[in-house]
Amino acid sequence: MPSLNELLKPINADMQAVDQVIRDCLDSEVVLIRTIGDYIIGSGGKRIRPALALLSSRAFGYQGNQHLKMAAVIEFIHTATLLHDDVVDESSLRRGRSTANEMFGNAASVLVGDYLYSRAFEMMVEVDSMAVMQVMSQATKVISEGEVLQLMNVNDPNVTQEGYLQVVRFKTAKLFEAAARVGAILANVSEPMQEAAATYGRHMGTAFQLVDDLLDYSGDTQTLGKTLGDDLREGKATLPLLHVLAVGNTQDQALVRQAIEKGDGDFDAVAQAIMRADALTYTRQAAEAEVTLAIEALSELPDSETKYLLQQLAGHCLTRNQ
Ligand code: GRG
Repeated sequence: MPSLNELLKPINADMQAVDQVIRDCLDSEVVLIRTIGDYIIGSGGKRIRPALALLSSRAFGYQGNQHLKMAAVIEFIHTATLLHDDVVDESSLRRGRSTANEMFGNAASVLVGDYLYSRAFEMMVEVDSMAVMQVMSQATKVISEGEVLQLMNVNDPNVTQEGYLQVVRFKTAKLFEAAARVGAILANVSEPMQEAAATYGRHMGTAFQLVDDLLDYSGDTQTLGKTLGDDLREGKATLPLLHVLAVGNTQDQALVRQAIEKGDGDFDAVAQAIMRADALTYTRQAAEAEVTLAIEALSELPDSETKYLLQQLAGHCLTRNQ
């Protein structure tokens, strides 16, 4: 399986151009905004969402250059959510470095997140498409709803798998969906084609988060660039734990129930319960099913090299380790 960088080689020139737009647009006269903006943007995110917007527009034959700005907008919104999320989750490590909240404090992180979010919408006005504005404003609303739903689910072992999946679709998959849909809108394709792109993005984004949730128990801190066990510490009922609650032995169910209710569960003990219930396999299979649906949605698209890349990108979500 090729690495993400290898996979994205055919759009390397566009990715570089997006990087330039991102840097040019971090142009506030307020020094702290530039400092934190440079810190987080320069810390090496995977840029998978902007890649998705670029690939989607290319798959539909878009010839202009607004896709570069929209890819930057999408990365700004993603970065704003990370800045806010790390404050909410009290995370201290991201992309292999101290989080912005750890370095500069919670207030500065939240406020620079607000800046990036607002700057994204300012840039979007220049794109001058009401359809794009509609998609992105709805997406950011839904992402926020997802985060609030997740907050309401914390420390609740009675969350259903459907409730968990709703959070996943809202907080993570929605931005993937929007990125793919925006590419199609820029290319001015038919409504059914836009829908096919959005469906692809939604399923791919869902797979991405399911894998994120299993990596929180099985990844490697060094590779992942963030601390393992954050979800357990926070008492988040993610799919690996929900599966133990569904099929685990009585003792393991009690252990996991208590870990969710009280937070700060014993990582090793819970990881063993997860192994006994084969809950990582279960989570991976759920992610695989989402990737299959993502690839199925692509059948609507005309055959091309880019369509093949989109198929591979969906598959990459399953094999990623960072
Ligand atoms: C500012 C619109 C707005 C909303 C705030 C806090 C919040 C509401 C939303 C947080 C949503 C969130 C962070 C979901 C998790 C998504 C996720 C798996 C992020 C990690 O993405 P990667 O791995 O990160 O693509 P890199 O570092 O590669 O960019």
